[in-house]
Amino acid sequence: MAYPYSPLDAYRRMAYIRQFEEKVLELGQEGHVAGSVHLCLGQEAIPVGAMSVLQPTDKVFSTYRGHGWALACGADPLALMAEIAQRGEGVNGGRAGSPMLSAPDVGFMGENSIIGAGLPIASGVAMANQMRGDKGVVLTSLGDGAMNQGGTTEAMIFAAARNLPVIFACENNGWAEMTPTSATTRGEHLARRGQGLGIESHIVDGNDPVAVAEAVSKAAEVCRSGEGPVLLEFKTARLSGHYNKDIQHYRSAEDIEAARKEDPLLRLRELENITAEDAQRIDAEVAAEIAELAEKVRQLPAPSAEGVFEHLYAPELPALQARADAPTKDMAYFRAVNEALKDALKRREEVLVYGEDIAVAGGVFGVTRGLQKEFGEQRVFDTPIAETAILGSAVGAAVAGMKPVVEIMWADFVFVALDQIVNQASNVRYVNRSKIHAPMVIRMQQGVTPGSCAQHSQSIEAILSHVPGIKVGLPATPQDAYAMTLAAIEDPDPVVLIEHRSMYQDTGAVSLSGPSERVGGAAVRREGTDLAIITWGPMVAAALAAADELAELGLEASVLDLRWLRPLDDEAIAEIVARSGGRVIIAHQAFQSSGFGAEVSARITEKHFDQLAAPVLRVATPDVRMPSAPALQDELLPGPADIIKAAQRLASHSLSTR
Ligand SMILES: Cc1ncc(C[n+]2csc(CCOP(=O)(O)OP(=O)(O)O)c2C)c(N)n1
Repeated sequence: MAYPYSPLDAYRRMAYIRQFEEKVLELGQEGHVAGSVHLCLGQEAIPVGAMSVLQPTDKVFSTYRGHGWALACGADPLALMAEIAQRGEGVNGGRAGSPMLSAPDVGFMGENSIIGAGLPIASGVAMANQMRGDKGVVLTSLGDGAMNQGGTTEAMIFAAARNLPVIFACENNGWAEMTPTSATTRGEHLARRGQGLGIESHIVDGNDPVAVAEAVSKAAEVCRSGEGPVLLEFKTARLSGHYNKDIQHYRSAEDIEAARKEDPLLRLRELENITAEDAQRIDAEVAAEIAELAEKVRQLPAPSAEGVFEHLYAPELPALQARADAPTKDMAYFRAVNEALKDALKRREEVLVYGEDIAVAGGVFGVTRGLQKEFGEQRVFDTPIAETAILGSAVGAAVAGMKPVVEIMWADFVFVALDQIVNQASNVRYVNRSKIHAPMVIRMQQGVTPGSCAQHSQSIEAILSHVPGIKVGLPATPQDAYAMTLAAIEDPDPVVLIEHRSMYQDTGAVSLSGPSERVGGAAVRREGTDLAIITWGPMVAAALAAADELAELGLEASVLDLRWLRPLDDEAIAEIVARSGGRVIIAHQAFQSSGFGAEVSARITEKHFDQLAAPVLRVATPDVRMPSAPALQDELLPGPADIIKAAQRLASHSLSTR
């Protein structure tokens, strides 16, 4: 392979990264950078070598030690340095800082401050490339420490299962933060792990840009021919501390000296016979450029706080029109979700449906039955049992223009992969100021059914609703199962839909009107002026049953089904509080402490303080583990009787008793 850069050009590019990083260190010492930064000193040959052979349309993800990758991709150095110094002129407007910066315009999809988390996302982008047949390759760097993350292995397994065009580029610098790799890892070569997963893998001299370029070029060819992924282990060395203020007290002088001998700039000078004169000239030219950059950055102001709330979600979208002459059919809740998925798969070719057992088997509850048969294996497919890879690939595929609708079989299982929702999907739009976004849908089902154990019964809506940047809904009727699923699919942001297993067989009329509403909006299920029951999910039915009994006792209750917890319909809550004379019960199946009821109660107290006739009451599952025995479950689960008791307590309360 002819190396595309001349030796002097390669030297200049590496020297540029070297001096950029040294200047960042200096800016930090001068107080221009808040927090810590992780420099890639000693690892410059890897991005320079790799980017000399990748195409401009290929994409790159890196670790938090990724300034060199951003520069090698062609990002504007001033905007990068300004971002590292958290300035408004920064490439991310000061939202990312050093460890999360990105420049998607030049194919640099971003660093990641969660080690290993970029791999599943990169696999998702590669999956989108593969589906479009555009021959694009995705490279994702990771450290040797990140090789031990579960998500790393999951991403490799997922990518291997689908032959994805992704290069996993492990930059093995011998250290994971303050611990040597040798202390935590058996075997000298991490690349060997790829073989166990059926992935082509190679060990590469990461301090020689020509060796790097050759390896990446071959790996890219493998990927473009449909035989990916490829794992490359680049042997390199860290010339500085883990972060800018690291005094490296844990590192021996011999190890530091050994790293110095591996310095890729010195190596390149020797390998390519670059004269001292040439090297000094280039160093001086680069130094002048970098000094100018730094001076500009020093003068830049901190970002304006105006706009700090912007780009959390897409701006409000136009209303959707229900399809005219749509048939209305009686159907079960699970079937309504199936109809919505079918509708979306038919209308939008970028919709993908995948998860564990969802394709051939049609899902453990039959929700996705028949979809693979109708829409083919490319768009509806089974995945490895790898929740992090499922969710992370969905983030990547969504960023790359697909509309993944993925299933987590049981809500309880999402905890093994929560990072991809809480740290990844939630941040894409905000950090990138809407240049890229992650319009994905995650379906799961939850709740207690007879015999379900403590690991198959939790109601987790409060945990997910806590996260700004995602949206969360819980359909409580077959009609909503259909309409909310379509609303989620039409939404430009990450949406989690939590179905309830106990309701899958509930039947009701469903208007098959296609996408007819946007995400958000509560529904009044019953009108009454004596008190309000605010609820969602399976407790809607319990609230309605309680309201019927209360009517016989002379108390008329209104029932508000929140439907969406994020965004929360504050207006509907305000109306129902006013109409009920300020007597409110909140009912949910989730555990009481820190349940979403606490949020609703606090909002009502804060916003409608003067209208409350009594304190807001909560009805929920007490804080205990959920046993499997139905008799024990019945003892714990809230139901109509608990709501009635709370209503009577409210009715007997009078403000004058305060
Ligand atoms: C999931 C996760 N666990 C722990 C950390 C804290 N942490 C930051 S960097 C780092 C070491 C990573 O080492 P390695 O992957 O070898 O990358 P290197 O620092 O050598 O580039 C750790 C443990 C983190 N950011 N994310």
